[in-house]
Amino acid sequence: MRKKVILVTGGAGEIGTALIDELWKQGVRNILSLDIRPLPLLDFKVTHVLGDICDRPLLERLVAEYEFDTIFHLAALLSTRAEFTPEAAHRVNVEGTLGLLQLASDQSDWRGKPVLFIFPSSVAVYGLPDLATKAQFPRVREWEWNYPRTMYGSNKLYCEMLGVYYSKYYRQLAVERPVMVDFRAVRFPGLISAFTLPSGGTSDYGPEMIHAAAQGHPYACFVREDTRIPFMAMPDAIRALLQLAATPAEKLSRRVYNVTSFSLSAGEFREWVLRAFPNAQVIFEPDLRRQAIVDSWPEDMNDNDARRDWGWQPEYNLERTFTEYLFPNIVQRYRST
Ligand code: AKB
Repeated sequence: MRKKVILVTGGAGEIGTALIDELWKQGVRNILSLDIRPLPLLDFKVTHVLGDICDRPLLERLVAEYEFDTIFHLAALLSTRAEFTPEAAHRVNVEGTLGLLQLASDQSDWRGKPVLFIFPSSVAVYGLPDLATKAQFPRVREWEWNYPRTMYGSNKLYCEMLGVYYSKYYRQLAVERPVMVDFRAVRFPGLISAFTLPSGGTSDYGPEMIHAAAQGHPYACFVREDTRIPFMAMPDAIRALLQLAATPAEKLSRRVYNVTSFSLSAGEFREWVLRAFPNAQVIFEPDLRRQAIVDSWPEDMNDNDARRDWGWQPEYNLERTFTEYLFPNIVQRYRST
């Protein structure tokens, strides 16, 4: 008998560790984590497999041993990192996702019921051509401005489409239609965690600024002061994933939803950081190439559909994110290191 588990790819990453932490707190024990890095959550006894999502023989071995009820497919190379190795990013972000969708599809058919496939997409799927257009369309809907200018954004957008394909049209000409995957995606803004630092993203200037200040390190922000994009505190991101996963299928009018919390400029970010760390040294030294990527992302995302269909609402607005989540936890984190 195969063991029923929840598979978390990218389990050792920022979202992965926060998700596993929350699932564990909720009493979920049948978690199988997969990552090329070891799991940092040392207190937990989560089964962790060291491996690459593109390793098909490895996935086949896992399928022989486990039944995947739900897959949180979090493994990805982020936007800045992907620009340095675009083909490798495509391999991980697209081919890795394709392999997992196929695996989920086979398992759905074998079980006679859909595997739930939860996918974090990103604000990076949007691509506004210039700052005037960005100002003119500050709060984008899911179907607007889907013209990404990065490999990562293109990968995410295409994988959303693959997910929709695997949940609606897979093998559409076969005599016997297989049981389809239940694919659901959220498009996240920049995420900020009090406990981990992102790596390889282009929204990283936000979390980097506050973590540097908390450690008393100077920080040179790589975007202009007036650069505005949406952000969200990590606990809200985890809630969004779990809430979307728990929503009955009939309530969902789409398979891909925007979710967001607050938008602020890099200059406003600095002002918030200075409130808690008045001696913080933050200067602005824009890197024109990374700047161009962030300039193509919208100021805000319209998440009305998520709010209407599955009651999405962030618990941490701008003020609570800084005063109740980031500041106390970050101070504590660096005090104890
Ligand atoms: C990145 O900067 O690449 C990510 C994202 C916005 O998806 N944080």
